[in-house]
Amino acid sequence: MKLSLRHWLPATVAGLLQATAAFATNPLIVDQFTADPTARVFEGKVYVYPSHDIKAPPGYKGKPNWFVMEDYHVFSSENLTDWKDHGVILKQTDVEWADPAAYAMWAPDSVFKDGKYYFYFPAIAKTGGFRIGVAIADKPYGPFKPEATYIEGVKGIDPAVLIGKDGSAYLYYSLDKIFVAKLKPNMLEIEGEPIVFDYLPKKGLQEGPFVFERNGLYYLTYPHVANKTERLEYATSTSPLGPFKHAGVILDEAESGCWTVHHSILDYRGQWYLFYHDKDLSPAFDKNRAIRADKLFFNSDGTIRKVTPTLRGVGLVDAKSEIQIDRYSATSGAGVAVSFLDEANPHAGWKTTFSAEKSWVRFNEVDFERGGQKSIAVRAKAPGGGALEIRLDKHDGPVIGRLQLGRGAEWNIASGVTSSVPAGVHDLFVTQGGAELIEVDWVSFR
Ligand code: FUB
Repeated sequence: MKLSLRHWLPATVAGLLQATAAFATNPLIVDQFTADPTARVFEGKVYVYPSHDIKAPPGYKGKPNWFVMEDYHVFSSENLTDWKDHGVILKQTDVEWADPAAYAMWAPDSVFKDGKYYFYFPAIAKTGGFRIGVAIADKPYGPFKPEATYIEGVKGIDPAVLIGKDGSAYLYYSLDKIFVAKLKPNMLEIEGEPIVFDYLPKKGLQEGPFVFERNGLYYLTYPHVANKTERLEYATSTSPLGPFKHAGVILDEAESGCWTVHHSILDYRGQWYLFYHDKDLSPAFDKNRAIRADKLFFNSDGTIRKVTPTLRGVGLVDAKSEIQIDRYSATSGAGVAVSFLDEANPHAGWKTTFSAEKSWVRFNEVDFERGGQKSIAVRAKAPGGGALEIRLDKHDGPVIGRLQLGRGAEWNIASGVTSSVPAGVHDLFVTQGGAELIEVDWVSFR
């Protein structure tokens, strides 16, 4: 998993590759926990501002088994495949008004206005209770300088800011229900009293608002506990201040049972995306989350089609990279299982286990560029030996590689020749050649 093209490349080249993480799949970030992603397009790239779950540090005195969040990172990508971690942009001890030991740096947002980037974040104030603060930067990746005080008149979490067509800014936030307040042109104070959207479906917590405008319609999207856990719903209005009319569900409750599902929605180069989180890296504890992205589509009447969460995600995968087939697009079902490579370290990624004859996984959208690749490599473990067959585009598509795997209890890289790979983007079918149990980490082409 991850960046270890080392097996294939000279050490110097492999070293350079470690600057960015190329996953293209879900979750987007694997080397740390991330949650509550707000994605924005700045300077032609996608910047994702998530919050940052961590394990409780020694001496932590907060609520047990709860969110522990002390800082924020920002990540950027031009192609939704290679994500750059710009490092910590703000931490609880930088914020004068915030309790420096509360570990409550919850879901943030960032917007650009009049040459400055405004980063809105919730934290527990020294005076008690959640408040919303602002930090300002000249660049989307900081350095962000926090204001000395929080926004007066606002009590709550999950800030999200909309800059309307006329340049006016609106701050949405939540405290069991969703509120909006118009921001003054200085972006640091509100005008008048906040309005509460108490007319939305009344039963169950509503939080994490995210509002965007499309074709003159404002979409208020938000997590709502309609049944057991949060699902994403939306409501629409012709005004940023509402009233909003409930319009449907964007994402069902997570199958994993993750209780929260904070999100954002954006249009990047003509395609809409939903950024959200699940608990891929921490199946047993849903306060250590991981951010994801999937494509989102509108119907011709402006309604939003329900999003199907995927492991495959949204980025194009380079055939030369270590293709993580455990982030598959489809499988044969029986005989295919995905598990952590190292149960003690989820950040090391996953492996695919094939255990039934002819079981297979499909992995969509691999970029073979000009085609003509000559070799194929697989990092695999085959205790009793075995074989893998790789086909293009269809279950019975052309075979581009057959690999014999030597018998052994250790991970090995098996390589062989590949034939007739046509140029362009193709789907891969990786099929177990026989009935022997085979574990696969990745597949790669050169
Ligand atoms: O990440 C902490 C909190 O969990 C967020 O602020 C909520 O939206 C929920 O995702």
